[in-house]
Amino acid sequence: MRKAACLASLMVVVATACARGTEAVSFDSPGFPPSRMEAGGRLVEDWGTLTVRLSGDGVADGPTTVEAVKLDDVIPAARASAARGAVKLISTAFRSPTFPGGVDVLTVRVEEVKSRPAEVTVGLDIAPSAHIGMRTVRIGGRTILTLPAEAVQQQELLEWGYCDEAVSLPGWAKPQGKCDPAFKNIRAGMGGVPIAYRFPIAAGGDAHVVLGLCESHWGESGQRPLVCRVEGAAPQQVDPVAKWGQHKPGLLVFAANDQNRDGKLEITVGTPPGALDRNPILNGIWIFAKGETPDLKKVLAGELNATALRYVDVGGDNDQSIFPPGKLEYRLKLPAGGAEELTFLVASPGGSAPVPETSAWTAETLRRAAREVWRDWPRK
Ligand SMILES: [Ca+2]
Ligand SMILES: [Ca+2]
Repeated sequence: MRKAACLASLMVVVATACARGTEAVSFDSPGFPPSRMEAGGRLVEDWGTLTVRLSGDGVADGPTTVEAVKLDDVIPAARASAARGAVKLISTAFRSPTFPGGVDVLTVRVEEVKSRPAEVTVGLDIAPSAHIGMRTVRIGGRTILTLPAEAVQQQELLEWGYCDEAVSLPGWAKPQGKCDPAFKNIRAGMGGVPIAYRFPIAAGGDAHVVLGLCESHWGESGQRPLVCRVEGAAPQQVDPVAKWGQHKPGLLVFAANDQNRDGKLEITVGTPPGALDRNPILNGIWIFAKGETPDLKKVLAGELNATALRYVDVGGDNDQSIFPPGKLEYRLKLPAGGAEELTFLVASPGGSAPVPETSAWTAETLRRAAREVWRDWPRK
């Protein structure tokens, strides 16, 4: 059965190997369903499509050629080459045979061709419902894209928000007693990824940060300890069930300071090594001006939300990502005759893209894995 599937997918590769220019090119790995690059260069996956856009001075429309190529002589790949005025845009995609579903590796290369320095913006068009994180893009619970590490600095950011790979779980907690509604909604770092927030602050400035927690999954202590870090303050480790009890809202206060004077205040919540439940949670954030020591009873009751500099119902309605929605844009500076590359890992049919914090895969090791599989595969 498996052999039949392998042969069928090999035939797809063979059938498309002659495609040049005007037809779509499929690519796969032995035994996996194929992905497709359309004649215009658009990548088609089971979760949707991905289009690479280019803008900037000197960028003009031009023809696109899509062809089947072999990387390292053995890896079947689809390549779209587009003349775009001052630059050439080359998108190459191949499948890497990672367990269990494989992953597509898309390299976007921009070459300057008019012998003068150029600045261009590479944009990726994906479904508006996609959720953009620091290093990943998700649709629902599925990671569909891993973003290049070197491009994080080039992304446009909002003033504040979460910058992590955690997920929002509205209504997850069942806080008992009179308390702010922020305790009901949480964000959780599934797979052990830390929860991270960034807020603006005067460079070198001070503030009081209050973090709200409420554990509703575990009924006994010792399951999900949390390590909460606020820039400029000593880290605080807490076991919410031991300290407050299950379903009991609790608060931690930190004397925060913009220690590295970059005008940004960093807040993270993780779990310590050896934690039985590795997934950190966070329910609420309050930031108060320096000198105003907040009355914690009033904070817990939601009576100081209006006087706080910032009140965030983590995982709730007033929460936001620091990454602007629907915008995946990277600015590239090319010297005369120079080139830049960005590599994206793309969920292939039935699979998902790796989350960098919980995966060791890189573009290089993925390519090596593909090379090894195809070297062992009988050639035609
Ligand atoms: Ca800082
Ligand atoms: Ca909340």
